Amino acid sequence: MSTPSTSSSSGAMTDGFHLVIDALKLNDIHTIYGLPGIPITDLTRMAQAEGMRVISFRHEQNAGNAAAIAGFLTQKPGVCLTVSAPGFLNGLTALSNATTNCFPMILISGSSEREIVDLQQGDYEEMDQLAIAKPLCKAAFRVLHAEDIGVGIARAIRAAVSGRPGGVYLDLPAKLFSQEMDAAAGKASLIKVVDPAPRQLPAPDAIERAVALLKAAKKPLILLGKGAAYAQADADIRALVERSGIPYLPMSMAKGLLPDTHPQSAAAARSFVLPEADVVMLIGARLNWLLSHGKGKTWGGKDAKAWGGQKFIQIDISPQEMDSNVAIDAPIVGDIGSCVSALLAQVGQLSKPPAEWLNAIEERKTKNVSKMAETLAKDPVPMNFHSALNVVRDIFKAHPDTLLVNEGANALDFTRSIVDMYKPRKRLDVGTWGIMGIGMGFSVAAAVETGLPVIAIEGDSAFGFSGMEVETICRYNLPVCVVIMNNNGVYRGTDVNPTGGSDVAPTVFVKNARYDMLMQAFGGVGVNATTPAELRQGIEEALRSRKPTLINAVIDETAGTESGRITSLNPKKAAAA
Ligand code: FYN
Ligand code: ADP
Ligand code: MG
Repeated sequence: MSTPSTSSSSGAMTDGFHLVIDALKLNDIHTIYGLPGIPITDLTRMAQAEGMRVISFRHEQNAGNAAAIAGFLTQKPGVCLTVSAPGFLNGLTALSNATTNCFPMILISGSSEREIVDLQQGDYEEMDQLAIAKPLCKAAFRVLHAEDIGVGIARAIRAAVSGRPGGVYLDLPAKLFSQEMDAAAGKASLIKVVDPAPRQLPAPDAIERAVALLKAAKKPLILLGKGAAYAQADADIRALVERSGIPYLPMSMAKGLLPDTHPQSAAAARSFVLPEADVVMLIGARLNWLLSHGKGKTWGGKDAKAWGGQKFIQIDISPQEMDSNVAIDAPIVGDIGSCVSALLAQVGQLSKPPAEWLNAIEERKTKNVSKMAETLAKDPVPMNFHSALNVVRDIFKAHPDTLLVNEGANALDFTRSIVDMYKPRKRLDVGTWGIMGIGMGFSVAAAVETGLPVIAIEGDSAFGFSGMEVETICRYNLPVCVVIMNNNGVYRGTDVNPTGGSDVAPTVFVKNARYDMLMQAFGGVGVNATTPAELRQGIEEALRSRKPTLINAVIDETAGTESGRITSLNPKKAAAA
């Protein structure tokens, strides 16, 4: 129990501030990502005084993204703390994104006086935050009395991590923090949450149904999603893949669950295996837009074939996920750890997939890999995405424990297919929404939570959404190396204003900007890299020194396509354009 704020003749007293801190610590939450201001400044000070790590950001959205990815990495809710109305709204994008991605986080925002807010009398930063948060997150709570803080935090933790993880909003009005109560009663009111994310065992008949489908399969495929990465059932997932002999495809953030160089990885034959497979087993992956909803044309350019009509097995903790896009023939509802271990117990019944299937995949893989090798071997001047990312690929091979944060359009798509990951939960990216702005928030939390070095591969546009956090990275002296793929604009830097007017085109930035100087402004290391050798040296030095580093990688401004691999999502241009 932390130092009581005051004492009275009847004994020691505590207050709302300390009860919030004590409740978090009691539940093993020791880090707050946030931004101080009215009414939570003292809370951040007291939390630090009580031994919590308080990481202050420059914008709440980045603090929120940090909390969200901390949740993904640790299976404990990441906490983001903000001020009222605007601070709350800034954090809300991250809360909503966390919910969409199934990352557990708690957004705690201070709020203004209930009496004034509810009568809409115009309080300082007046806003009915609870009502606004509700539709955008998994659960939302407000605490009005100090003696309910324990329950409020316990409910928030349970809601965030149990079942399908997600974002929770906790509204703490200013008046709550200074409410006093007897310290012993306060301590007794706190709850240490027992078994916050209970295992959910799959039904035996659900396992049987899935095994029967796998037995009959001629062209089985396993699809690993970021739910599988989150579950931390790495050894069993690997054993299931290896003992069944079934080829697998990792979704973006599932890369590295098994090393990308694994012989059973079908990543390099993606647009071939999806339509060709006859039984697809999804493990913690949803049939959303990223998988073309389990039907229709798969991603892979104009030659892509349609998929659909295959049998699906889906392992997911959320029963409602089943049949969301296409019929799921064998739903397995439960936590991934329990479901995979139940399947593993039956894996002896399966025979290895037919050689024709494995050979066909191998053939396609070999073709794509050698095409890729050819492209990577080129050394154009100026650099393009491939020649720059070839360096990053080598770096991750040599330093597989490093975390990779990745956002952009081309910077995202090329990195995903070029840079192999070797270990689970090392690749953190734009996720389900394809959101821009996660870069620096994710990087800060990845470094804080793991203590390991982080390399952020950023499009020059994507970086802009959270770029001011380079100050945060320097302030906490974090081992983060930001690499900006600088091609002078969104998608590329070559668009022109068709009117000939003096404004540049909407997608174009200042030419030849020196992003490296931003890092130098705060005492970090800045490098301007115009060749792969300079880029390699810059990253290697950053990993060696663990100093905050920003490398401005000068990329050909003609390199890059509109929206990278997802060009087709842009509405068609009018014929006249
Ligand atoms: C993959 N590939 C490889 C390798 N890995 N070739 C050789 N070697 C290796 N190691 C091939 C793979 O087979 C594909 O070719 C191609 O590279 C691309 O692979 P990827 O990236 O896995 O697959 P694809 O088709 O792009 O995946 C679809 C997707 C993905 C929608 C899941 O694009 C995605 O996650 N996109 C997110 C986009 C996003 O959020 N953008 C932010 C907004 S940008 P083929 O098999 O020949 O097709 C706003 O504008
Ligand atoms: P991807 O984008 O990689 O395909 P998604 O975020 O779409 O991944 O899917 C993740 C899925 O994993 C969600 O449907 C979620 O309910 C599920 N999930 C997350 N954690 C677990 C878990 N521990 N056990 C079972 N399912 C989980
Ligand atoms: Mg760009």
